[in-house]
Amino acid sequence: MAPYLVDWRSRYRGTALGVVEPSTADEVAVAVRIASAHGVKVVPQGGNTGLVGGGVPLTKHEGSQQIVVSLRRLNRIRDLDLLDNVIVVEAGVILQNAQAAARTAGRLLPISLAAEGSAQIGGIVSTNAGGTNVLRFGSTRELVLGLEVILADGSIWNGLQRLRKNNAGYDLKQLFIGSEGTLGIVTAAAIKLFPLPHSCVTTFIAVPSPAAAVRLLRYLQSELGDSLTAFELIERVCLDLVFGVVEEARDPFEQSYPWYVLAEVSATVKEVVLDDIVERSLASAFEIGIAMDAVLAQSEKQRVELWRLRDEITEAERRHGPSAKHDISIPVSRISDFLARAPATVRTHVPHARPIAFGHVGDGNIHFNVLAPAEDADCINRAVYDLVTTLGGSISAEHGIGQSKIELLAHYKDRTSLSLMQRVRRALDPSTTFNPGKLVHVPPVRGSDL
Ligand code: 2HG
Ligand code: ZN
Repeated sequence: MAPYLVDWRSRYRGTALGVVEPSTADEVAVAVRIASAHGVKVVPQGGNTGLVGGGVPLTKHEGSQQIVVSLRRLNRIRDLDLLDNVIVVEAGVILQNAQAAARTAGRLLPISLAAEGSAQIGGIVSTNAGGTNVLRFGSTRELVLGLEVILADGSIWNGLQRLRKNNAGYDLKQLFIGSEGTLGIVTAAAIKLFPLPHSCVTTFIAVPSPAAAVRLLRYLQSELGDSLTAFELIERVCLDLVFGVVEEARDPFEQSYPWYVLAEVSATVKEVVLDDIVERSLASAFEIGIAMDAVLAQSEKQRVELWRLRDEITEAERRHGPSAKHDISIPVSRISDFLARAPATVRTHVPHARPIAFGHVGDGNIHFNVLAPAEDADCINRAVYDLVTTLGGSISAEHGIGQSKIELLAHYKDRTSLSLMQRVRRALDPSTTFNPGKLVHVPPVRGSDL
């Protein structure tokens, strides 16, 4: 059972009675019914790539026993319809396999993230995963048309519709998306497909500062419109970490710059010569001082190499040692203010801490991670989240709450939101069978709550 009990960063090691591996939604429902009849808690698990300990059982759960329900054997693509522009996939399908199936059919499944080689659709839906294409296509929440979910009483909710418009009552699927397996177990999802781009330009751009990066983002959007599909900010220190672990990784430039942007532009209109348009836009950006240098990938191989510099940061950081991760979002207009203040704020508390910043700047989502020993994490977290709160931001942009942020959510979220979350959880899962100790604590019901 060992791999199922520990999270990807080896920060949480749980205990369980066993790991159940159903291969159909009906079997998941039976597992839930049996567990709940015996007061056993159920921890759903996908590819186990999460960063907040949401998919592994607790170390000890108040005397209750837990089982892990792995969704990995629910790995069928149930349907791909080119007229509806939809793919219906089971929870255990690995994102990369779903993308490939869509591509083979001439369509784009736009969810894309560094862990796509192991992350599974059920986990992606349950965490409302973000990634690098949110700028253009929105997060998972905006791409899901329907869901099939196992409820706490072991019944199956068939909400696997594929309608673009449906105002017949509450939008129930949205409750389960991003609920981190606390309200139900997602067993299948219907997801929107888009036309495949005819051409694509990937460019690595050196910029003088985060403020310049934000201005470059808006400038490129005004020049290129919706064809700008990704815009990632990377601090120099991230590249140095990657060079330390990926032997074949090369610096795209001859000199080093303080900040970089990895941008991707895709054309869905045929016969558009994107390279020229992008080069012209970048030339103007150089003139107005919001970009300093740029390389354009000349082949698919080079495109993959540039993306590797971005996608390997998390692994390089993990290999470097412990870090306090802050997956925060703030209004885009305040990113440069945040990045100017956060490192100094952290260092006043922990002088030897080494902040590294990267992320999805177009979505206001920065991964502000601080390399420091684990015992400094609490103090660093408070300093960063206080600043984020002052700037009108969120303590979790895309990774969720899991077990690592459950106390932080209770501290930073307003009382009314917390109480609504608790009431929703209690209504859908009165015995807290699903994923206890994750996302939000549910206190026992008092007379005044009834
Ligand atoms: C990414 O953007 C992921 O690559 C992981 O969200 C971020 O390692 C992180 O903090
Ligand atoms: Zn991210």
